[in-house]
Amino acid sequence: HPNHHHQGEVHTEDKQALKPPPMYKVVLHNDDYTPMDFVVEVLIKFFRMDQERATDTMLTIHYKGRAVCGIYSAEIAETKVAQVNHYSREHQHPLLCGMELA
Ligand code: TYC
Repeated sequence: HPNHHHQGEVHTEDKQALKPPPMYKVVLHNDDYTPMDFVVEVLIKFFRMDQERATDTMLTIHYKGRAVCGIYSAEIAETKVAQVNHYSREHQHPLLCGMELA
Protein backbone atom coordinates (compact mmCIF):
# COMPACT_ATOMS: atom_id res chain seq x y z
CA HIS A 1 0.00 0.00 0.00
CA PRO A 2 1.44 3.42 -0.96
CA ASN A 3 0.85 4.87 2.50
CA HIS A 4 2.77 2.12 4.34
CA HIS A 5 6.29 2.82 5.54
CA HIS A 6 9.06 0.37 4.62
CA GLN A 7 12.21 0.54 6.79
CA GLY A 8 11.82 4.31 7.36
CA GLU A 9 11.21 5.10 3.72
CA VAL A 10 8.36 7.49 2.91
CA HIS A 11 6.89 6.83 -0.51
CA THR A 12 6.75 9.66 -3.02
CA GLU A 13 2.94 9.72 -3.01
CA ASP A 14 3.08 10.41 0.74
CA LYS A 15 5.55 13.28 0.28
CA GLN A 16 3.24 14.75 -2.34
CA ALA A 17 0.34 14.63 0.12
CA LEU A 18 2.42 16.34 2.86
CA LYS A 19 4.05 18.97 0.63
CA PRO A 20 3.27 22.52 1.79
CA PRO A 21 1.02 24.56 -0.52
CA PRO A 22 2.55 27.20 -2.83
CA MET A 23 2.68 30.62 -1.12
CA TYR A 24 2.03 33.99 -2.73
CA LYS A 25 3.38 37.48 -1.98
CA VAL A 26 0.60 40.07 -1.92
CA VAL A 27 2.03 43.34 -3.26
CA LEU A 28 0.82 46.95 -3.22
CA HIS A 29 2.01 49.22 -6.06
CA ASN A 30 2.71 52.93 -5.97
CA ASP A 31 0.69 55.45 -7.98
CA ASP A 32 0.58 59.25 -8.10
CA TYR A 33 -3.00 59.78 -6.82
CA THR A 34 -3.95 57.51 -3.91
CA PRO A 35 -3.69 59.50 -0.63
CA MET A 36 -1.02 58.26 1.78
CA ASP A 37 -3.60 58.06 4.60
CA PHE A 38 -5.79 55.75 2.51
CA VAL A 39 -2.88 53.34 1.88
CA VAL A 40 -2.10 53.28 5.62
CA GLU A 41 -5.79 52.55 6.31
CA VAL A 42 -5.73 49.66 3.80
CA LEU A 43 -2.58 48.16 5.35
CA ILE A 44 -4.18 48.28 8.82
CA LYS A 45 -7.59 47.01 7.69
CA PHE A 46 -6.58 44.19 5.31
CA PHE A 47 -3.04 43.24 6.39
CA ARG A 48 -3.47 43.59 10.17
CA MET A 49 -0.55 46.04 10.52
CA ASP A 50 -0.24 48.53 13.39
CA GLN A 51 -0.02 52.29 12.59
CA GLU A 52 3.82 52.40 12.68
CA ARG A 53 4.41 49.37 10.43
CA ALA A 54 1.65 50.51 8.05
CA THR A 55 3.26 53.97 7.76
CA ASP A 56 6.74 52.45 7.13
CA THR A 57 5.30 50.10 4.48
CA MET A 58 3.35 52.90 2.76
CA LEU A 59 6.56 55.02 2.57
CA THR A 60 8.51 52.04 1.16
CA ILE A 61 5.89 51.76 -1.61
CA HIS A 62 5.93 55.54 -2.19
CA TYR A 63 9.75 55.71 -2.53
CA LYS A 64 10.60 52.29 -4.04
CA GLY A 65 7.48 51.58 -6.13
CA ARG A 66 6.09 48.54 -4.33
CA ALA A 67 6.20 46.45 -1.16
CA VAL A 68 5.23 42.95 -0.11
CA CYS A 69 2.39 43.35 2.41
CA GLY A 70 1.97 39.67 3.32
CA ILE A 71 2.58 36.07 2.19
CA TYR A 72 -0.42 33.73 2.01
CA SER A 73 -1.80 30.55 0.46
CA ALA A 74 -3.38 31.01 -2.99
CA GLU A 75 -6.95 31.22 -1.69
CA ILE A 76 -6.17 33.81 1.01
CA ALA A 77 -3.94 35.84 -1.34
CA GLU A 78 -6.66 35.93 -4.04
CA THR A 79 -9.19 37.08 -1.45
CA LYS A 80 -6.89 39.88 -0.18
CA VAL A 81 -6.24 41.12 -3.73
CA ALA A 82 -9.95 41.14 -4.61
CA GLN A 83 -10.97 42.83 -1.32
CA VAL A 84 -8.27 45.55 -1.52
CA ASN A 85 -8.93 46.35 -5.20
CA HIS A 86 -12.71 46.43 -4.59
CA TYR A 87 -12.28 48.69 -1.53
CA SER A 88 -9.95 51.06 -3.48
CA ARG A 89 -12.34 51.32 -6.45
CA GLU A 90 -15.28 51.83 -4.09
CA HIS A 91 -13.38 54.85 -2.70
CA GLN A 92 -12.40 55.92 -6.25
CA HIS A 93 -8.65 55.47 -5.77
CA PRO A 94 -6.38 53.79 -8.37
CA LEU A 95 -4.40 51.84 -5.72
CA LEU A 96 -3.37 48.48 -7.22
CA CYS A 97 -2.91 45.23 -5.30
CA GLY A 98 -1.47 42.11 -6.93
CA MET A 99 0.01 38.70 -6.11
CA GLU A 100 3.02 36.67 -7.27
CA LEU A 101 4.56 33.32 -6.41
CA ALA A 102 6.76 33.72 -3.30
N1 TYC B 1 2.42 58.09 -4.14
C1 TYC B 1 1.19 58.40 -3.40
C2 TYC B 1 1.14 59.90 -3.10
O1 TYC B 1 2.14 60.58 -3.24
C3 TYC B 1 1.10 57.60 -2.09
C4 TYC B 1 0.99 56.13 -2.31
C5 TYC B 1 1.71 55.26 -1.48
C6 TYC B 1 0.17 55.58 -3.29
C7 TYC B 1 1.60 53.89 -1.61
C8 TYC B 1 0.05 54.20 -3.45
O2 TYC B 1 0.62 51.99 -2.74
C9 TYC B 1 0.76 53.36 -2.62
N2 TYC B 1 -0.02 60.38 -2.67
